[in-house]
Amino acid sequence: MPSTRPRVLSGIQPTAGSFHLGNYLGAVRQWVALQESHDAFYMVVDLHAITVPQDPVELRANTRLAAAQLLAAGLDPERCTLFVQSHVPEHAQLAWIMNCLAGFGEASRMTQFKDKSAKHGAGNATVGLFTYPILQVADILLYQANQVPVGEDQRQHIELTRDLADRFNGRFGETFTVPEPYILKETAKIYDLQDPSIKMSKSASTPKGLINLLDDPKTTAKKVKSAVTDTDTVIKYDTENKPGVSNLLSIYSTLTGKAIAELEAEYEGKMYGALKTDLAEVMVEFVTPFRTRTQQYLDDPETLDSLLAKGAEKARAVAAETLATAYDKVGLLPAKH
Ligand code: ATP
Ligand code: LTN
Repeated sequence: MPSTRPRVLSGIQPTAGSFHLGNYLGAVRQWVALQESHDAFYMVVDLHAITVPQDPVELRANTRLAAAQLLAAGLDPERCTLFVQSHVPEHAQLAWIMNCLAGFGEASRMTQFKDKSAKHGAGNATVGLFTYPILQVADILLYQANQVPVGEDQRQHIELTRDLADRFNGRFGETFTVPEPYILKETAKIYDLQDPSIKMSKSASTPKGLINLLDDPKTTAKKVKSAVTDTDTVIKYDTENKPGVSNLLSIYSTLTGKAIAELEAEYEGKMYGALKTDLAEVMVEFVTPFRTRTQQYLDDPETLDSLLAKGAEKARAVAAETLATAYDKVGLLPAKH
């Protein structure tokens, strides 16, 4: 029976072995919550990963590893549809239609493309990296998603999705749902623990500021304890003047469910060291079972693969229907069966 719940869709790249705390707090945590109230589709976006060079053996391993981590974080294949993007060929097919609708200028304005292409050396970026946001547009529109749970860095891509959905609907008639971003203010951007002016990212310049969920818990504790704060001593949420402390408070608050004001009161008159020691403990308690569960899924690749196959089958049923409508609206001649 088709679900009457609103639909959400999101994706994560299998580009690094471990998810980091920003991925979890900014996105995956919301995915887990939304599977209870929404018709949820979540995928490992391997086609997006190859927009920058990937080792084939590592890519395959990292795709399974990403799926295992999503399950370890709490995604339940009975409650959501979990799949691998390349298992559903309609993504690449709708992306072509969207490529033919998007303007070169508008694609050129995508800040993530500008950042990533600069990182790889301006002349070395692939056409795939340039058109990466358009593939993301196709990902979202194929499922007629109402909301897209992501971190702040993805807002511009959701805006592009809205623009292209409107453009297609205007030109060819009502076809696509225009989606909304689902970005929680408190965790929209988790910052690097060594440089709280930049977002936590797997491509951070130093690994010390990056909390990988699959790190050895001792390493995690050490990174929290050496987080950069400021020369003041007051534990207060003030992103302008105390970005480091504010970041730690956001992380602490989200992981424990305690309000920031409650934490400020609890730590009044205490030193930064006390906050860091306690947060390190909270973090270790979180990552230790996460690592164990991830390993359990990896130890049984057959079950993992068959679970992903079932997810792809469910996803394809929805994606194929949307693609057929889009092909028809555009005027492509249907093949005779
Ligand atoms: P990179 O490390 O290169 O920035 P990434 O960590 O963003 O890549 P993705 O697979 O592109 O990896 O992102 C998965 C999700 O995690 C996205 O929804 C993204 O917005 C979110 N995310 C990533 N970093 C952060 C962060 N520091 N704070 C909040 N959300 C984040
Ligand atoms: N571009 C996103 C990953 C992504 C995605 C999507 C997110 C690919 N397709 C569809 C939401 C919906 C990123 O870099 N985090």
